[in-house]
Amino acid sequence: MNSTDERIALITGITGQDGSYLAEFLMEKGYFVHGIIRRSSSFNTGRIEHLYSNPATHQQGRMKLHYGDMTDSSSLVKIITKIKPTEIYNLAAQSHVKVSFELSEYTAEVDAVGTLRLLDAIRTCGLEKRVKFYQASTSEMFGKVYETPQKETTPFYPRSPYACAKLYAYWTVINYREAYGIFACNGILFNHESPRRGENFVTRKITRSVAKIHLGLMDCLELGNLDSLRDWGHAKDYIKAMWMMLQLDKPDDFVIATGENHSVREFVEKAFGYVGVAIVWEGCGVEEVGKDKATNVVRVRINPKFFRPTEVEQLLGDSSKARATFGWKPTIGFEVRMSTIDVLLGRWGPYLMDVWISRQDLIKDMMDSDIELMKKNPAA
Ligand code: NDP
Ligand code: GDR
Repeated sequence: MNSTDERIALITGITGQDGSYLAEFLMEKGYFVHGIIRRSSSFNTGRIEHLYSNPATHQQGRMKLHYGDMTDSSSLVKIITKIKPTEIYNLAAQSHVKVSFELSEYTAEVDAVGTLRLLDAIRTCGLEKRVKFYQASTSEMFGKVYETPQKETTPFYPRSPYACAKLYAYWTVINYREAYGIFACNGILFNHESPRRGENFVTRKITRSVAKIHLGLMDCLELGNLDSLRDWGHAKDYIKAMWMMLQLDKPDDFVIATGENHSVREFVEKAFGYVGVAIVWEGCGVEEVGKDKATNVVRVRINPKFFRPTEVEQLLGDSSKARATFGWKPTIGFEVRMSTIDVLLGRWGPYLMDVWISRQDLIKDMMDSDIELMKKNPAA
C-alpha cells in the first residue's frame, strides 16, 4: 500500500466507550489509528489499554496517542498537521446530560466550540478536500419530542446544556459542509450501551449495582426518573454506522437507532430478573432498603437527587434512512425473546434460531461482564 492509499483515522474521545470500540474496528480494517487523550492525574486509558499495550500494534506503529484537548485549538492544529488524517471521528465530549447542568459553560466549550475548533483546524491545515469528518450528534437534540418516532426531519427541542451544545455542533457541521465542501456527516445516534459504558450512565449504574447486590457486596440501588423511555442499542453496532457513513459518496446526516424503546424501570426489572431477584419499589422515604436474603427480594429506592431540571421523557428512533442508504441495522437486541405472534402460534423456531446464531442481548452482555468484574475486583 503506498502513502496515497493509507487510511489514517484520528479519533477524538478515543478513551471513551465508543472511541475504544471504534479504534478496535478501524485497526481490524487496516487503518492507522491516532487518538487524542487528555492529561489526567491518573490513567484514563483503561478502555484501550489492550490495544495500546499490544506489541504488534506498537511494532507496526498502527496506533498512536497524542495529548490534546478540545478546548485547545493549537493542540488540534498540531496533531492534524502532523498526522494528516483521511478520516476524523469527533467523539470527544462532556457527554453526561445531568452533569451538563452543573458544568454548562465547560460543556459548551468542549461539545460546541470544540467541534468548531476541530473543523477550523481542518481548514487551517488545508485538508478540506482530503478529510472525511464524523460528528457524534445525539438523539438528545430531539428533547421534548415533536413526533414519534424521531427521524432526520424531526424538529429539534433540546432540553439540557449538553443538548444545546450538541445542536450548535450539529449545525456547524452542516455549515462547514455547505460553505467549504468538507465531507462532514452527523450521526444522530440514540443511546447505546455496552460493558464499557461509563459507570454513571443509568444502564451501567444498574448492571454494576445488580451485580454487586447479587454477590452480596451492596444492598441498595437508588435511581431517579424510572419512567424515561430510551431506545437502547449496543455500542458495537453503532460504531460500525459511524464508519459506514464516511464510506458514502456524498456526506449526509443519519439517525441510528434500534426502533424499540424501554423504560428505565424495565431495564432494572430485566437486570434483576437476570440474577433471579425480585424488586420492591420504594418512594423517597427513609425506609431500610436492601436485599432480603430469605425471600430474594431487593428494594429499589427513588432519590430525587438523580432527577434533572428538565427531562427528556421519551426517545424512539427511526433509522430507515441509514438502512436504505448504506444497509445498517442493529444486530444486538435489548434481549433475545420470542415475538408475540410466535408465542401465540407456539412457534419456537425463530426464537431458537436467534439463540442458535447467538444473537446477543445487551442486558446479558452487560450483566455477565459486571458480575465477572465484581467477582475479580469487589472494590471496582
Ligand atoms: P464517553 O463519555 O464514554 O467518552 C467521551 C470521550 O471524550 C472520552 O474519551 C473523554 O476523555 C473525551 N473528552 C471529554 N472531554 C474532552 C476534552 N475537553 N478534550 C478531549 N477529549 C475529551 O462518551 P461515549 O463514548 O459514550 O460517546 C461518544 C460521543 O458520542 C460523545 O460525543 C457523546 O456525546 C456522543 N453520543 C453518545 C451516545 C451514547 O449513547 N453513548 C449517543 C449519542 C451521542 P476522558 O476519558 O479523559 O474523560
Ligand atoms: P442520557 O443517558 O441522559 O439518555 O444520555 P443516562 O443513562 O444518563 O440517562 C437515561 C435516563 O435514565 C434516567 N435516570 C438516570 N440516569 C442516570 N444517569 N442516573 C440515574 O441514577 C438515573 N435514574 C434515572 C435519566 O433521567 C434519563 O432519563 C446518554 C448520553 O450518553 C449522552 O451523551 C447521549 O447523547 C444520549 O445518551 C443519547
